[in-house]
This record gives sequence, C-alpha cells and structure tokens, in this order.
Amino acid sequence: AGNRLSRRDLRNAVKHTKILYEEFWEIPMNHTEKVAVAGSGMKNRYKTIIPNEHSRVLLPDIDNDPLNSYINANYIRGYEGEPRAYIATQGPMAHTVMDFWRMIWLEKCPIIVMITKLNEKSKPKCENYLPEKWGVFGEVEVIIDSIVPKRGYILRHITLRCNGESRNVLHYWYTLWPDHKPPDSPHMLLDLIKEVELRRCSTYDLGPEGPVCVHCSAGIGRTGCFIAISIGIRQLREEHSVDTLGIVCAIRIDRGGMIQTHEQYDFVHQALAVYERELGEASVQSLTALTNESVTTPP
Ligand code: PTR
Ligand code: PTR
Repeated sequence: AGNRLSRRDLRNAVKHTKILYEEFWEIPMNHTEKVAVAGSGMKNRYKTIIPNEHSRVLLPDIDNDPLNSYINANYIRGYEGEPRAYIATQGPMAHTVMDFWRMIWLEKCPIIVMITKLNEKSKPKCENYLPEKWGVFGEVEVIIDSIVPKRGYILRHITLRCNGESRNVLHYWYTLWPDHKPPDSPHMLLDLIKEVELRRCSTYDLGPEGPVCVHCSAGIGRTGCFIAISIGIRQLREEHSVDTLGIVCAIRIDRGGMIQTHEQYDFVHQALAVYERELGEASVQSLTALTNESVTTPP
C-alpha cells in the first residue's frame, strides 16, 4: 500500500524517470532457471525464457508423451487476484502452432492479443499461425470469418471448431511495437487495451470464459506491459489510484521477467497517466452535465 500512486504522484513519476529506473531494476526478475520437462527445450523460442512452474499451462497428455503437454505459457493473475485472468505466452514456432491452438481451445480463450510482427530486423519473431481463411491444426479447425483493419491494429473474427463444438474468438494484431522498446505513443495501445477490456467483460456476461491470451515474441516484454496496463486501468477506475510496482511484482511471480526494460516500465506509467487524465475529463464532463441539468431543470 505504501507504493500506491495518486494522480499527482503518477504525473510526477513520469517526470522522474530516474526514480523509476532505479525502482525497476530492483524488482526481482523471478526467471526460472531450469526447464521443468525433459526435452521441452526445443519448444522454447528463447532458451532463457522459460515458464515458471507453478503457473504454467499444462495441456492434457497425448500418447503418454509429457512433451505434448508442454507449452511455454503461464496463467497470469488479474486485478482481483483471480489466478487465470490472462495467459502470457511466446510467439508460436512452426512446430508449436498445433499446441498453441490446442491451448486456445482447451482454455476457452475468448480473445487473443498478438503484439509482434512475424519478422523484425530480418529475424523471425513469431510463426504465422493464422490461416488465410481456413486451416486445421491437430483437432482444432480455425476459420477466419472476417479481417477488419482498425487504427493501429487488425481485428479478426475467428470461429474455432473441435469435436463438433464451435466457439468465437477475437484476434487483435498490434504491429506498431518493436521488441525491447516502448511504443512511440500510448494512445493507440491504450485504445486497444480498453477495447479488449470491454470485449472481455461483455463475453464474461454471457457465461464463464477463459483467460485472455496475450503473446509477443518471448512473451515477457510487450506482453508484460500490455497486461500491467490492463490491470492498472481497472485499478484506476475502481480505486482512483494505482500501484504499478505492486502490479509488476505480482505478474512477475507468475511469469519471470514480465516487462523487459526500464523504458517499458516508464511507458506503463505514461499510459496509465493518460488513462487517468481521460477518467478525470470524463468525470468533469458528467459533473458539468449534472450541473447544467440542475440549472435548466426547474425543481
Ligand atoms: N462466425 C461468427 C458469427 O458470425 O457469429 C463471426 C463473428 C464473431 C462475427 C464475432 C462477429 C463477432 O463479434 P461482433 O459482432 O461483436 O463484432
Ligand atoms: N534472449 C532474447 C533477448 O533478450 O533478445 C529474449 C527476448 C526476446 C526477450 C524478445 C524479450 C523479447 O521481447 P518480447 O517479450 O517483447 O517479445
């Protein structure tokens, strides 16, 4: 609670990047050192980025091979401490695309957020796991119903089919954010985060739904920022203050190294400051509307 930032603190924190720099590098990384499942190394895109054991997603075994149950993905706790609000995962590789779709199906993920290009600086960052129109990955059939370009991202409506059941999934592909860096401006990302939060609430209204799946290339830097900001805006909305340090510590317990650089940590504060200002303006507007009403409406 000692780390709670009020609106003014948040603004000041943005000005005092140096304080944030020191604070950031003191947060324990909580990286796992060993691969928990023998032979699973080939399923990790980066040999140093390995899912923490207690929160990793375990797929059901196929053919008695523990390798088939392994995926480099962790459940991440949400705003209310619910342990499975998000899944953070690496960008699928050619030989893990099937595992990825199996996870989306089994975990009943209503939304996938992709924050990476397929290649960056001519290095592969993520396998293209999306079929153009239709594809079958193991037992999961993936149908692309529509592709809608939006400001800063592309939205796909997807239908998944498996064993005679079918389900809708929304896929958001945000391409404007290179790894190891913060994006240029928080506005477009914030719009996407608000959209995802809104959609997630509306799908939750329809019944129990699974975690929102977020991935980039390693599944820690950009994914960490996205999830931290998502939790932060809930906190700002409901408590009018935000504990960014607390959020990062919490999500790093579930997946080591979430948020990769101090610039990204600084960016999380900037984005939350922008959101906070929006909230302030919205409440001033509704207050003005109220006051106008009381002036024009006779008692
Ligand atoms: N196959 C789906 C359907 O027609 O229901 C495609 C789809 C999925 C279309 C979601 C729209 C969807 O969501 P919304 O109308 O809220 O954008
Ligand atoms: N060893 C790689 C590196 O640090 O370059 C691992 C890595 C790659 C870590 C990308 C983070 C990365 O960013 P993101 O999690 O945003 O894809």
